[in-house]
Amino acid sequence: MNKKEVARILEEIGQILELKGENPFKVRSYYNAARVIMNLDENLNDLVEEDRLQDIKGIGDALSQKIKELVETGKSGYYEKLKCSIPKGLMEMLTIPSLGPRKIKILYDKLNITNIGELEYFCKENRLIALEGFGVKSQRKILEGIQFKKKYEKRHLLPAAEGDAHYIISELENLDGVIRIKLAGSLRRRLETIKDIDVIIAAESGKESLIMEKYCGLKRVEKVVAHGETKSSIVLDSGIASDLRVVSRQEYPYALHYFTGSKAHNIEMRKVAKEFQYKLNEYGLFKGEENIPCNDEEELYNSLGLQFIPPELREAIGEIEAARENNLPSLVELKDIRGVFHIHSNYSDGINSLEEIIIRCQELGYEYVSVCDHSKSANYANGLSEARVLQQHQEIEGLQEKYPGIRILKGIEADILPDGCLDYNDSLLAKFEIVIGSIHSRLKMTEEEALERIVKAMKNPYLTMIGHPTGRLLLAREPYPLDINKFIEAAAKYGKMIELNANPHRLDLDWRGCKYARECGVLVSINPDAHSLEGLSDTRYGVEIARKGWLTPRDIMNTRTKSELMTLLNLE
Ligand code: DGT
Ligand code: CA
Ligand code: ZN
Repeated sequence: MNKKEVARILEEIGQILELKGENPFKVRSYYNAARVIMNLDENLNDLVEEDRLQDIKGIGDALSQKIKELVETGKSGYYEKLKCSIPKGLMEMLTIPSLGPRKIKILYDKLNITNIGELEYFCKENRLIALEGFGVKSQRKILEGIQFKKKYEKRHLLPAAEGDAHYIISELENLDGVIRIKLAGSLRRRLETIKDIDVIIAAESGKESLIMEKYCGLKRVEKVVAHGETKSSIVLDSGIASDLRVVSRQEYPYALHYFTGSKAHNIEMRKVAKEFQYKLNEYGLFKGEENIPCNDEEELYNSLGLQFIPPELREAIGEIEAARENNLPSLVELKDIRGVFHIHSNYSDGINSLEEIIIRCQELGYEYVSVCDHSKSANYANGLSEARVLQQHQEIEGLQEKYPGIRILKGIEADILPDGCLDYNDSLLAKFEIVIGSIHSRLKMTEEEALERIVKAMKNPYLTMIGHPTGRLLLAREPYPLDINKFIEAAAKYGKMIELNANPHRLDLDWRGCKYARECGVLVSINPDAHSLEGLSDTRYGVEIARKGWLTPRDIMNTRTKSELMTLLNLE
């Protein structure tokens, strides 16, 4: 190992020790040593060979041993062991500008944040604002730092990919020679995370290369990976990659279909084509040498005896059989949503007041709304004590009189405690009209423990629904190990609803589970889990995932009219 590498590891040891809250003198000795080694005039190898390390000011016996080991073997047992003693994600958090070990230790100790994904989520929930040593400004700086880092991630959440896709489309759609342009790939299928933005253009012949040139020369292009006649690949300044394919008007429906995927769906479609003794690929649908003409994807599906399959459903989970029997579901749309539950106000960790939320929901045309703040055990989120619940109920009653056009339901997001109990006693729970039960703490559970904990909560007669049932944070935190099918079966048994948390970091219940919930007759509630007025628009992502999960308006709780909802919940 050379000077630079040794110095880096000494520095890292210092950081880990600081993260662990070790003696500051010890911490500083490693930082010092790193600096000294880095600035050595002499050759480090010579110093080691001649056993002269400990003569250097600031390097004692223990340190010189470790440096010797590093120089001679390229490794340090001490360092390896130390690295294993903290969550891996903490070191990664050090790569965010404005975050040092001391601050990361606070985040870990106080909020149990162990990686960048969790940190981003907590910032967006404003959990850092009230944290000692942090505040609005540092929370914003950290978020900016995370955005910067995200440039280098491989998969992306829907909102980021969507914003960039919009940029690309708007730059290209009005170009001379562009007949049609559309997104393909996972983004068109509304998958919860996206690797790259696939774009298909039908172009007039002779105009292809100009279109390609414009694409590769877009202002926001950071890197051109490939520049071809019919296909180019770029990386945008956000770090998100994109592929463009330019095809002829005739090829367009087939290319769009092929590049929309999924791969598994395409494979099944080729099998269907074979039954007709056709051949299907990205260039056409062929009977022998002859192409069967299709103007659009709908005609392509129809030519194979199938109903048009919406892109969201193309995941090879039964859509082709259903389309053959003309039995595809009539998918829910955003306009079907008549009200929302699970919004956080400034009583807990949201930004806005009850009244601001109610006014906005009325503007959105909702018939009902339920603010569901955090419950008392959720100290990290300023959860509501019994007294504050009553205070909030009083305010709601006043607001209900002031805003008779929208029904305000008294709601709560009650923590499901480790033993499966909800976070308040029955007499208080009885005062709520909506009770969402969510797991927020003690996420380390076995599959049996997780199911048992949630089922116990579902047995509580006051519980309306289970919130974000797996606790996952996309690209950041794995779900706790919940057997989703058993969970859904239990919800059916106890007559409980399941939340589809529409926050694009969660999208939990997953769409794969939505389909099974529908089959079991369990109602899904599309909840924004908003912490600000802007957050209300996340409902849209929930609707998209519900569509991907085969849900129709009737499968969703908050498409009910106000009076239907009152009946469903046994309310006035
Ligand atoms: P991702 O990972 O988020 O980019 O997901 P996709 O589905 O967008 O995957 P991508 O970009 O690799 O490819 C776009 C579509 O192209 C894919 O959904 C189906 C089609 N495709 C790509 N490779 C193959 C293949 O080897 N066989 C078939 N049948 N289709 C493919
Ligand atoms: Ca893709
Ligand atoms: Zn929650």
